[in-house]
Amino acid sequence: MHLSDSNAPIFVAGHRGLVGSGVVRALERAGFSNLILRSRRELDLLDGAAVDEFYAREKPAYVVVAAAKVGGILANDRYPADFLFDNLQIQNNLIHGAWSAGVKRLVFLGSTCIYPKLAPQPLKEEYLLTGPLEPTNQWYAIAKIAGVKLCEALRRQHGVDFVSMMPTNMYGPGDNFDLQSSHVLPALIRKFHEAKGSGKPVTLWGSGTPKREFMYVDDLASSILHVLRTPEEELFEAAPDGLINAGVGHDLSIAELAETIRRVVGADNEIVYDATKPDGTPRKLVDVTRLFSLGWRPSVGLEEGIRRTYDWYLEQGG
Ligand code: GFB
Repeated sequence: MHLSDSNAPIFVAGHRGLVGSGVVRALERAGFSNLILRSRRELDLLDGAAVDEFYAREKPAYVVVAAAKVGGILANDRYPADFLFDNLQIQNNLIHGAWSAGVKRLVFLGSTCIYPKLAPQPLKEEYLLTGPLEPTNQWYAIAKIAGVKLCEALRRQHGVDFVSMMPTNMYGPGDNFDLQSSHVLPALIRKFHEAKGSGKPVTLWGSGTPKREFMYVDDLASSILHVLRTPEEELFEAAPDGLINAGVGHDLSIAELAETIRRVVGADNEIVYDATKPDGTPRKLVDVTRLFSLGWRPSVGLEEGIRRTYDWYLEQGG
């Protein structure tokens, strides 16, 4: 059942992460005041018994699963067991627990890396499981595919209203700027900021030719809220399999992204490439027909979003 009551208890799992904190901001702005939030110390999402107990006590009516072990291309490649096991465990506990607790609607957040590495572009939801995955992040992708399928299976077997959204590459205030584990956009903000005025070149990983689509966190959050509020008939007419891509509808190369970030940061360093680092998927642009058909549109352009993210980074002490 869709979200309409502003007093409905809503559990945002992973509320301290990039996406979860954006979802909390969006819900609060829209007047939803009964939010249930738990830090990792208060509730260990890897512990199934603790999650069941939490659901039984708090009885959330709506759940957003924004909790996950995430990271950039190198972290995914280096810690395959963590990315596979932790994510399976967290999402199994949260999704199955939500079904047991009678949750009215759950939105599970997947990732566009669930689609085959060489799928046609833009990526339509029905391309899922039609070809081999990108090897660097297959572990994360397999866990996320299992989550999507668990929502689908619970819907089939028990008639619950659980759906999955596939966000494209996310960024924004609250992002991870650690150069080893971060995604490309925050990494490049940091690299250009630190190199600014030094005359030294900035090194990018890979070849700069892969293309990615970037979505500002508050846009993703507003799309999640939009899906939560969409009546069931309308939602499942647009997405019969319960899968909805979230993106902005256009992409650019990593080299173009680097030039944009260099301009916003106000740096003029030369860009060089480290070919020993992986490129990953050549292109990842999602088809947003389903989401747009529900009446949602993004509102923050890439340059504006990068500027806001850079301002936030500077506020944290750069
Ligand atoms: O954002 P990113 O780490 O992940 O890398 P993916 C995107 C592209 O940017 C790759 C290049 O081609 C990188 O080689 N790149 C260039 C850099 N310089 C850098 C840098 O300094 N740092 C980083 N991190 N990349 C992730 C998946 O894939 O996307 C996750 O591993 C998830 O599972 C996430 O799906 C959304 O876009 O390649």
